[in-house]
Amino acid sequence: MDIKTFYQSMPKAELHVHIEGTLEPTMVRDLASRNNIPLPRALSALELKGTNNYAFDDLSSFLAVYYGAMGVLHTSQDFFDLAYAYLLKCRAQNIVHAEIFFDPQAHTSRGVAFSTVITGLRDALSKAQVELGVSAQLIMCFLRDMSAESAMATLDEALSSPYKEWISGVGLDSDERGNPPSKFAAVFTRARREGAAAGWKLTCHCDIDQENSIEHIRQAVRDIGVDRIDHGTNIVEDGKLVDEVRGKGIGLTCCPISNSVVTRDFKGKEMMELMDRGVRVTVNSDDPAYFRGYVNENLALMCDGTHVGFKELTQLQRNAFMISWIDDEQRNKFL
Ligand code: ES4
Ligand code: ZN
Repeated sequence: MDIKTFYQSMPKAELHVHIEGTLEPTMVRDLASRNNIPLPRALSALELKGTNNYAFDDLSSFLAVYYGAMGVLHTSQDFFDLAYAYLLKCRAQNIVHAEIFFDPQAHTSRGVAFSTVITGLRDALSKAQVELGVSAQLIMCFLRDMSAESAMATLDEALSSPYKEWISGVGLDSDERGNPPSKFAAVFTRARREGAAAGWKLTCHCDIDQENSIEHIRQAVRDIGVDRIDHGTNIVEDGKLVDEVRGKGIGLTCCPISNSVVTRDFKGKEMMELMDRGVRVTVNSDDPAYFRGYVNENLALMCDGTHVGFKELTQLQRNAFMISWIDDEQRNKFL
């Protein structure tokens, strides 16, 4: 079997995908029209150029386009359609389990209710389990460039019934610069304590090549007590931190194509070195509609740009099921 057929047909888990980052330009057009609203600027500019890809060239221009385009999402049906389209893509790529980030504050801040967002997403996940055989969970992210008070208010809402049971954990995303994990220590402490009964876990984005990457990872591991780190490959610079992360079984959810857009380096070498040192590294898509690649395309980049072969592809997927937040009974079925 050639390696492409191997990774395409392999049952996979995706642990780092932002549902808003799966919003394809075609869906932006459809939803703008359905909701009778003007096409967001990010898209009308593209219309002129006759291209179907979003235009940005670094993290801050990406975030501006990303928050602009999601302005077409208004109703529960919109969130349902967004999530179900991604879950269909999962089935097409043999992703049998997905843990999906959503950003409630990106919607509540423009007048869309928390309940509208989560109900639509939840309904799509339930339908996908039955109709597609794809299992999926929701991870609620706080926007780190908003205040800790706003995150706490979002947490309040998420802890109310029945939403608490629909969420499997919390994370931290958006612009990391000047927004260390410690800013949200109290929010995460409360999420850990009050989400425990519902089995909540914690994760945190520690983006590639930040000003204080190592310090942020240290805070995530020691002060927040994360179960996973999203990205996090800069630990390779600090042997003690590598030992600590490996010892605690903290996995990394890495996103090669996203890395290559944001830093011009997909960090394949660092990922392989960490894997060789026993860290549970995984390959994910981050924002596939923006970075033009779902999981299989990210695995293609790993195969082209590193010495990843059949054995390493198998290890990467084993890692994903090992660090996923499913219960052990389900884990044993996948492994
Ligand atoms: C993100 Cl690539 C990236 N970085 C930070 N926050 C994000 N949210 C969605 N994609
Ligand atoms: Zn991400």
